[in-house]
Amino acid sequence: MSDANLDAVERALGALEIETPSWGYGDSGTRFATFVQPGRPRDVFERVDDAAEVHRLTGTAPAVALHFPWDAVEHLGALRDHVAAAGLRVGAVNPNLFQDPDYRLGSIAHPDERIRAKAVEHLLECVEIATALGSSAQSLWFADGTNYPGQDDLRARRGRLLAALEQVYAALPDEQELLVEYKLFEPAFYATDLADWGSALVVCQRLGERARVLVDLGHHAQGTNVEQIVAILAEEGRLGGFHFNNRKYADDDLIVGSVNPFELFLLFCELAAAGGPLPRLTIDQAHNVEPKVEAMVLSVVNLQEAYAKALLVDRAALAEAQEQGDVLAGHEVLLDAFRTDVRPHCASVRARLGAAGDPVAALRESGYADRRAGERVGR
Ligand code: RM4
Ligand code: MN
Ligand code: MN
Repeated sequence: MSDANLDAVERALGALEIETPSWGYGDSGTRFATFVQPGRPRDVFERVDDAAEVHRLTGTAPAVALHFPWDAVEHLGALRDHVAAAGLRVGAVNPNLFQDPDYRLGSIAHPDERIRAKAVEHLLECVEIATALGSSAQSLWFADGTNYPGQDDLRARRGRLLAALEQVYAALPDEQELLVEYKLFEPAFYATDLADWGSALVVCQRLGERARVLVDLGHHAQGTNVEQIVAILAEEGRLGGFHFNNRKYADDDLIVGSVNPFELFLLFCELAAAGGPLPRLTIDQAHNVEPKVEAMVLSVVNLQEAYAKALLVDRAALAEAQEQGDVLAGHEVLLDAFRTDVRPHCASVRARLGAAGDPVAALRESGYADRRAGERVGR
């Protein structure tokens, strides 16, 4: 590759921006146990501090996505100031409609009108929170669904869901977008109301231009070709963004790129192919046994490397092979890029951004985890 091309790759890589999730720094567990880690943040302010550390080390994580009411505070102004002082900005606002006991049978698709109204009220409150925090997106995921055939009417549920989202969309200020996430199953085990990208896409098309689909890598059936979904959504102008994580079995929320780095590379190939600005790229992971800040740093590094490899794809050679109908030549063009050791490029880009050459090693050497463990006691 010529120096000029390499320069373009490094410039694009330097512009990569990842949102890390406040909920990825706090306590999380499985339904069997939650192992509380020493030094884990006790409130949203400390979660933001951890996000700032990840950005300091990687140079690529300038935004922190928030989840309400998990991140609720008395004074939003204080939170906004804290985020800015930490050198970050607020990413997407994520409403939470899955923990209140009222939501046993769903939230915006609940059969009881009063529960639906309560859910919509929370969504509208989150629009106001986003405005106050300078956030430009509502990122919606609904646990709504049913466990048994006949439990509720599938079409009626869809109608209720659409009616609620129409109310929220109407209240959305111009500078905010609505991201609609889908998930195959869990917590509902028979029918999830927004189970796949097609259902989410139709809802977005019904709502309006600023409604787009969010793809969470853990939310598909085994073997689903996620990069093809990304290609279709991008072509339709409805690719809102990602929740990055990795899975082996279901919605495992492991470190992105840890189980299937080739899939991650192919996703970034689709993003790089589109040429335009990247959609919103957010990490959505649960670090149950691994050290949380280190897990997040490694996740951002994995994303940098996957994107770097995608940028290295020889697009002209790929197009040529495809035009010739040469089945394996195109495949080998991709493999060439995938097999390149991009670690030196990524390190040099991070150095240029004032971040760490080797962020994981730098984190370990800095003693950040021990320092936080000493400070964050009690509560
Ligand atoms: C869901 C989904 C959502 C996240 C919750 C906590 O499985 O991925 O994005 O907000 O988990
Ligand atoms: Mn998600
Ligand atoms: Mn999930």
